[in-house]
Amino acid sequence: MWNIIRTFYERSVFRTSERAGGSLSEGPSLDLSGKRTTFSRRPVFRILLLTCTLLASLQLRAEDGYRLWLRYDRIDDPSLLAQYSSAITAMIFPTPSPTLLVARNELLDDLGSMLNKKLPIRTSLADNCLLAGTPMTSPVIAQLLSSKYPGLSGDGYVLHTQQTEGKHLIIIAARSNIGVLYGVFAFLRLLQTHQSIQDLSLSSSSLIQRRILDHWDNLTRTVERGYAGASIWNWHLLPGYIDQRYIDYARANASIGINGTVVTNVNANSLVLTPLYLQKVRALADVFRPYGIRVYLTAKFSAPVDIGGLKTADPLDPAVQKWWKDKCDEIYSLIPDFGGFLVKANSEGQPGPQTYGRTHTDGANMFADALAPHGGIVMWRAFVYDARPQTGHADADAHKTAAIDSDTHEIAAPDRFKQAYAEFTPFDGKFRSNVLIQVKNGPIDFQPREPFSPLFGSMPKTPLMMEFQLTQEYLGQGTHLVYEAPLFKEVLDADTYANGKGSTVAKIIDAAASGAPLTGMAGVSNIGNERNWTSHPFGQANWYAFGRLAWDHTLSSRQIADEWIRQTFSNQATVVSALEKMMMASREAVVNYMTPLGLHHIMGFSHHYGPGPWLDNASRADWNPVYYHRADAYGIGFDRTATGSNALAQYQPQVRQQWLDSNTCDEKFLLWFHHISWSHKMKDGKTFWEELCNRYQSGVDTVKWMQQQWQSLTGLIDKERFTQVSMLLDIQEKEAEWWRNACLLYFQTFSRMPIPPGVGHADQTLEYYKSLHFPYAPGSGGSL
Ligand code: GCW
Repeated sequence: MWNIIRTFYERSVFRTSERAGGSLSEGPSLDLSGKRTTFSRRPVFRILLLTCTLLASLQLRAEDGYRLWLRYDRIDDPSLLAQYSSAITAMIFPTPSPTLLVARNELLDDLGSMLNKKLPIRTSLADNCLLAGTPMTSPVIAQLLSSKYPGLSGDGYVLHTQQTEGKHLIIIAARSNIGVLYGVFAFLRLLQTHQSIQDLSLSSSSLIQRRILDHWDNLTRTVERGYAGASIWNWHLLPGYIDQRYIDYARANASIGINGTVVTNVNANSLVLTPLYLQKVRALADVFRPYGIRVYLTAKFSAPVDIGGLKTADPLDPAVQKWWKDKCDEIYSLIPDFGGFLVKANSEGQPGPQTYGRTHTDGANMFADALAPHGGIVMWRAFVYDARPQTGHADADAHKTAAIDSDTHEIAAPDRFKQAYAEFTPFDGKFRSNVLIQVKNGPIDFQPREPFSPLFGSMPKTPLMMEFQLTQEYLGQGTHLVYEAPLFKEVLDADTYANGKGSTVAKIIDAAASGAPLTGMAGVSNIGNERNWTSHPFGQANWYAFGRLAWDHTLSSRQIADEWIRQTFSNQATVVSALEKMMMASREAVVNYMTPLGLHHIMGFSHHYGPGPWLDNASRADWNPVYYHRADAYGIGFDRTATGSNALAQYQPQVRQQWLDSNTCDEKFLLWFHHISWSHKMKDGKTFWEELCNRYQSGVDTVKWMQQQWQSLTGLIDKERFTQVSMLLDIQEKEAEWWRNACLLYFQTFSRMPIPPGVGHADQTLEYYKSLHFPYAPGSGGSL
């Protein structure tokens, strides 16, 4: 576009100058690059130039997705614009802190562009004035909070309208500076989503203390399981060069209440703890601080050996303990509000305490002791499945290495499902008070659908932190439109029965049920340096939804989708309704076309892209899809009842009861817990095989329907994102069919049953699907 404008411009200039028979240098003006120059005063030329400038400015405002949900375009409904405009005519916003300063500037800029006017800043009350601050900055706010919102806590905020001294005020108030920034973003959200601001009296406080993005970003700038380009952290140029992205990243996170970032991969590199890198981390922390975002790092357990010159990293060795204490002192001297460490230990090749014959408590508590004097915390991951035997575990079998008999293909293996529970529950109550155990939402690994991890509700004396995965490692990676909020909510709302009915996972992690002193929720980031941050424009919704749910897990998926759509795309009813329907259907669709009815972990090896249910030769049995689906001539599924691995025993009796009987088990979890026959009768009377085929087809059908929905919005969405999403939906449709075809052809070799009518037939052979290889599939920049 730009080139076309320039060519047109140059040609016109050339022709005009030819016709004029002379020089263009007749008067001053602005050229297209904004520099002062001279041009012909001929009207034709001037019109042309104006047109070009207009087109160029439109081009600059094209929706490339960079602005995320923080677009703040002018309110396009004239009557609403008039209402907002007359309700907000000035602002009182003292800024005695960097956070209040960024909050005021954000409000000023964004209201300026939404209302198309610059608001005057006042120091005394005026009618229709916006008053923002804390009890420290305003007696009116002090009075309001103590009289009407005495329970407002920590970083919570209040949006309130009232008459004071005969003047109508809109108040954004909080007890802390960061609360004011959150209040500012909440107020801006009201306007961006076209809500009324006439009679406000709302307050909101976070239900979870630590709301953290985990970046699996390597120092090389590759991103493990990243599908949106390279890491946004430009380590080479830090600390001298501060990319504008760092600031916009902080703004975006603060706007949804995220207050922490782990900037490095859990498959860790000790180098980040060297002085050279700590200076770089400090530069990031300085940028994030005003936005209330703390920086955390991943600590590699072997760092004392890797970079400290010690011979061991044994957590009980005094020299090792001292090394970590000194390291923490060094970090806090640079970053006084450093959050702490996230540690992946004794998992997938990472070293840990068990490497030295020690336990998870020995390891976690060593870090905890080094961090405690500075107020730091340890997030110790429970994602473990290749630990060595240790003393004191509940289920010794869970630790044996899984193996497949190469002749019979029989799986003689313990159940990986059971390992985290087996390794951690014996240590309940034995961790220091500044340790959070970070548990993935399900027992295996971020599958499209998993039952909740049995650890939730099983460690009443230990604070557990939720780990969700925003990056779509197992949900179509960079190309599938999958809105993950329904997945998050399904887990958060699941009842553990740990303290009787109603002990939901959400209540366990927000401490309402367990009374834990420390609470947290982490989301593995889906952010990269693609212009639009997440590559798929709808990936932004998962970042957004994670932040909103970490703040308030009682919000519904639909509510979050609604506000995200309005801010990111449009407030037009047709757009909102179509996109909301697509988003709400998308998670169930991916479950259906990839892993319906409780199938899990049947994707391609290592890169995890595409279907690979036939794979059986990985070095560990539990990296093989055949280990998980166990298809044979009789049927399919993993028996986790007492006749099988008995993983069900890790749940409370009421939960166990829900899933125990294959005839009453919720069908969405059927193959998680049962090995059932191909002709098993499903609730709708069909055989399991028919149902399986239909589910795969229904996943494909939903994607086709999503394509139609999207196409129905032609002309209502900006061209750039419209085209991007159209192309991505085409890929998604092809890949959904690929999953259906490959999986059904493969499973049919066991079921020997026909594909029922209405289910699409494969256009290739099973051998063809098996022959596909993707050596450069993205996202494998890590250890596996
Ligand atoms: O799901 C697996 C991923 C690994 C990841 C690991 C983990 C960072 O395939 O890439 O490693 O989980 O969560 O530690």
